[in-house]
This record gives sequence, structure tokens and C-alpha cells, in this order.
Amino acid sequence: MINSIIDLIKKSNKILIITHKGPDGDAVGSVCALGLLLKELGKEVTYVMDNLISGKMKIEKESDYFVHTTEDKFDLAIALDCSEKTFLFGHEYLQNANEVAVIDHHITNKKYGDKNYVSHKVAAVGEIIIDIYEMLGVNISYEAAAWLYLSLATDTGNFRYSNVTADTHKKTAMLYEIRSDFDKINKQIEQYGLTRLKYLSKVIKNIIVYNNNKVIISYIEINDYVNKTLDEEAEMQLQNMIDIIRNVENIEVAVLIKQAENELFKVSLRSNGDFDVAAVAKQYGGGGHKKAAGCNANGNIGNIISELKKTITVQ
Ligand SMILES: [Mn+2]
Repeated sequence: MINSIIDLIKKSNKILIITHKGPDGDAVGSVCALGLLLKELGKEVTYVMDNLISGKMKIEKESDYFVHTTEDKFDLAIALDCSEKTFLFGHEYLQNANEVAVIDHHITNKKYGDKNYVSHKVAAVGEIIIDIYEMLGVNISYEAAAWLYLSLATDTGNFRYSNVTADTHKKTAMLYEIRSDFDKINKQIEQYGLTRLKYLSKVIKNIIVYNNNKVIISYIEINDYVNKTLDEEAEMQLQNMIDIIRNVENIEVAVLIKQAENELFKVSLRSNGDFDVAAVAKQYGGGGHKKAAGCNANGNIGNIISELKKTITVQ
């Protein structure tokens, strides 16, 4: 339980904190808020973080300390917001730690730590970090409040999702006692650059809707990317873009196809209803969940789309 992780923290000196690949606001926010807490306690903290981190997540100074690799040995490694070891960025460094603690809120968590605390009652891992501050009797600093707000706001869709509880709001109210300029964080999370807008215009231009407007497919090609290659920058700009097409009224399945090479395409699939997109991804050698999956497809875009149209039909 959480107490055994608190005990591990108390007796450890050198601590590594990591989180999932392609980190979101909860991942980055809870990593930094926990790191700041550990530093208050006089611990030596190392953060190994994916380089695929969006600049908009860097809301305060602590993210300047992120590194991508480490040679160090640790007393303790703490993995946050990640249900499976292999999804962790830098999971290979867990073996450089004497002990591993896992703190998460995904119901699917595989409990891959020596000590695990998984609470699916909380909307964000940031909520658990706030509890840990309380249990250790440490005041949340001005900076830590921003990271915790980022965590809570991101995983709750700005406090709109069904995972929000009275506790989420109580904790947020407490953060407002510390600082109240969270509008700036909201603005930073929501705004995007001209490049993303240009990519979006391509995706919108290429939309195909069929099956009584229940399925939507779109694509983006190599020539549309700024660097004419699907590099990290392009991937970052395209992050969550599938949500824009899936949010169209009555849509049950959304597909976004990204050209990676001449004859190679990356396919992202989302389901809003009962249709199992993981089953489609599996046919192409990919995987995922019922409502979110991905795979690669070979050939030309015309053939790939007509094949997908045959495979994906909803009632
Ligand atoms: Mn989360």
C-alpha cells in the first residue's frame, strides 16, 4: 500500500523517477511534483524522460532537469502513471535501482514494482502525489502547485470527464490557495502553432466518411510534413489529432493514417462505441485496446483505404 512506498522513500537517498513514453500532462506533472517533494526531503532526484515531450508541458523550471539517459545506480526507482513496464520510457534503468515502486491509477496496472500503489478512484496520479505530500507533512510549493494543476487538469479534460470527484475539486481548490494563475497553464496546454494548423487542414481536406456517417477516415502524406519525413516533430504536431475527427457527431470509428515511408503507413484507430478497433489492428499485425489501437499498413494510400473500408463497418 501507499505506506510501504512512503517507507521506501524515507529510507532512500538516490531516487529515479520515470513515466510512460509520450508523456501527457499527468505524467509530466506528477513526475515534477513528486521530484520537488523528494528534493524538499533532501533526496537526490534523477528524472529520465522521453524526448517526445511536448514543449507545452514545460510550464515551470523543474522540467529543465529532465535527462534521456543515466549511468547512475539508485536506491529507489519510482514509476508513475504507467500500467506496464514496457510502456515506461527508460524501463531498462529499473534494474539500476535496489527497489522499484509503482504509483498509478490505471485499472489495468500489472503491478511490476516491488511495492505498488494503484488507485483507480483518482482522476490523476497528481491526486495521489498530493496525498503523499500530506502524509509526509511537506507543504506544496508555489512551483509544485503548477505541476499538480497540470496533472489534474490534463487527465480530467479540464475537470469535465466522468473521473472527476469531489476530492478532485477539493484538491484543486487547495492548489488555488497556493497560486491562482492556472489560466496561463490552460492557455499553454490549449494553444498550438501554425504547423499543427497546417497539418490539421490537410487532415480535414482528406476526410472520407461512410457507413451512414458513422466511420471517418483521413490521412496525411510525407509531402505534407515540414521536413518531408514523419520525424518526432511531425509526430508531436499530429498528437491527438485523431480526436478532432472522432469528436464529430454520430461517428463511431475514426481512423487516421500517417504516411511514414513511400509504401509504409501508420494507422491509428479509435472507437466511440462497441466496435472493437483492436481486432482490426490485429489483422494488420498491430495491437491496442477495444477503443484505441494502432498498426502499420503497406501499399498505396488508395488500396489501404479501400481495404479498411471493407474491414470497418458498424451496425
Ligand atoms: Mn494519468
